[in-house]
Amino acid sequence: MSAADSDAREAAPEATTREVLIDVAAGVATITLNRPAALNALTYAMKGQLLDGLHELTRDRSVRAIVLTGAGRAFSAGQDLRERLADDAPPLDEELGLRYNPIIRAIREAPQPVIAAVNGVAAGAGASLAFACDLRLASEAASFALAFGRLGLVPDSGATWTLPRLVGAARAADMALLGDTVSASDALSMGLVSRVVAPDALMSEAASAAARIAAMAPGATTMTKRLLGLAFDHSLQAALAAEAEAQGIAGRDPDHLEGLAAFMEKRTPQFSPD
Ligand code: T3D
Repeated sequence: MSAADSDAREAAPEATTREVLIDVAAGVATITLNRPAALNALTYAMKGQLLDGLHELTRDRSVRAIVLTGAGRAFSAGQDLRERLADDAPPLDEELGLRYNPIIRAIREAPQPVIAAVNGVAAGAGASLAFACDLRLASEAASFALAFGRLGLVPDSGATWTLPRLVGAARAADMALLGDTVSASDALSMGLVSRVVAPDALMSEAASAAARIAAMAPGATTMTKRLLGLAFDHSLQAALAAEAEAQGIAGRDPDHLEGLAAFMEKRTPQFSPD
């Protein structure tokens, strides 16, 4: 691979058609993975656009919730395997360090909750992307497959960390070692998703959840996300201390007073403007 090729790859060149669409309205950003003909398989350009978009949105205080979904019949079929077969494909550890891991960190570290609206198959790193989100709403057409094993790979993009936390060690081992496809209804029974709706209701369900989050006090929402993110790493003692600290901050925020006033006045609270 030439130095020029390497530079171009690291810069994640823009594709001619945008492979990631971003729409922002009323405090809610919707990110759509947009390579439907290839089941939204992730290319370098797409991962670059997704990472840039996430960084931009997570810095924007007017964005209170983010919805991540896929165009067409898939959420994402994971890494674009045609790109991986190219002669100049980067070593996997390099690609994970350069793009996949920063995407997962951007989702986990975002101050806003990120909602995966899983419209279809989520395979390999596509499943990992959904697992990293704060909420997973699924269409009846959704499915999840840790398709790494049949490629001779290990689950990546955070799946070995997120999946056991979501479904427990036994089910995570079953999914990771056997690689079976999990249907939307099985995903609901095992707690991998929190809701399953008809395919044509998915985006309105996701938009409604995002709008409800966007109407909450943003500081408290961010701290709730952070506290939940620590749940499996903290002792009870540490969790109690972290909650008390966060609650102290929330209690001093004008949004708390607004919440109290709204309760007394029997009206909907109007939390912090942008
Ligand atoms: O850099 C790195 O490699 C690091 C990270 C790796 C992590 C990973 O994500 S590895 C796992 C990659 N993903 C997979 O192994 C899933 C591959 N896809 C499939 O197994 C199947 O496509 C599905 C089960 C997801 C869906 O099957 P089906 O029958 O509904 O659709 P299809 O006909 O297989 O796919 C439709 C088109 O999408 C087809 O293109 P064509 O023939 O019409 O031109 C197919 O090649 C394309 N497509 C699907 N998945 C990928 C893909 N193209 C490139 N990469 C893909 N991952």
